[in-house]
Amino acid sequence: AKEPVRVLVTGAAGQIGYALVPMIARGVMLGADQPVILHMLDIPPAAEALNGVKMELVDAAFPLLKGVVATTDVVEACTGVNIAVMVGGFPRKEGMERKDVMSKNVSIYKAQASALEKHAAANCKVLVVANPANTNALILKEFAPSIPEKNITCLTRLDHNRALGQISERVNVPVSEVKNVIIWGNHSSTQYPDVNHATVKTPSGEKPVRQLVNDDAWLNAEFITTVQQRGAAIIKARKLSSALSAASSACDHIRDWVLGTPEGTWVSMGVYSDGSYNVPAGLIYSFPVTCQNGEWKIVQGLQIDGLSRKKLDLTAEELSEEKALAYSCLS
Ligand code: NAX
Repeated sequence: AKEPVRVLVTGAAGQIGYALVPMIARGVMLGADQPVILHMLDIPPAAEALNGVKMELVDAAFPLLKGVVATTDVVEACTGVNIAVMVGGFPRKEGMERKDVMSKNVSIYKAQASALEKHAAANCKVLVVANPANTNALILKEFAPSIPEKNITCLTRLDHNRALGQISERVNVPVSEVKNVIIWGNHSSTQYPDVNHATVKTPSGEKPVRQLVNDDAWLNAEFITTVQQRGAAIIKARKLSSALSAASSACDHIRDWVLGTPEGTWVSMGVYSDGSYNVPAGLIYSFPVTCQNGEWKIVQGLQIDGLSRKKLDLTAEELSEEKALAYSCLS
């Protein structure tokens, strides 16, 4: 039998946490043969709710679940974890300045970075979900210098999956037949959902999405804004932000990272830029990646057309501004 893997979920008493922890305990994230021990962190005002989630995990009697730590103590939460999914953060509230929200999250991610660096298992893999996800991940990287930068990522897989979903609906094929869309840049409304290399599996072989959709006007405008604005559309419909799709995508992100992407398929992950595609180095930016043996690699050599270039640069500019704002909160 395999040794249990310890998975930390911060913000575990929240909406996404509530959808995510049962998926992890059922083996959706790490596989149906992988036992897990869940570490759940939240803040004191949510301690009772967090304990309620722990009670439900016990009640669900998940065979793969070998233990649950539910705590408001960051050190206890981080100790020995192999995977850390950072969902906890400070949400933007009506009337708050961007800088104030950033400042709250910078201090949360700075503190949690230090706790992870000191107490997590060696080679712990980190996924930041909480917004501003790319910049929170960057702060975490800066304040956990002994965690390899390749181990620190942020979630853009939900945006990636949303793009697959839109193409699937438009072409009227199951979403499983669509692949290799790309989300470039920030997990925000400046992200660039790119279908220029995406394909659909058809009975007569793989076809480019552009050919099958056969409507460049839609692909270059409405498709892009629909994916960019999907979070807002969910809030409007549900009066709550995306939770089940965010949780499911977080599982996809970790599963593909740990167990590998299928041959010929890439996914989108927010990772530390090395300057690929002339994206400034030193940002956490979403790229197309393939994963093997627990490591991601940016897909190289894709053709970037003029329209795409502008969009890659625009979202990079926003991330550079966020980075500057985050640093201004430190001083
Ligand atoms: P909730 O407000 O329901 O849950 C957040 C939880 O975090 C709360 O229980 C809160 O007490 C806890 N928390 C706050 N500060 C904490 C700290 N310092 N340590 C530990 N826990 C802390 O929000 P939810 O809907 O679950 O969303 C969580 C985060 O995901 C938000 O920042 C949200 O913006 C972000 N999202 C990111 C997405 C992505 O694709 N990257 C998509 C979904 C989601 O909007």
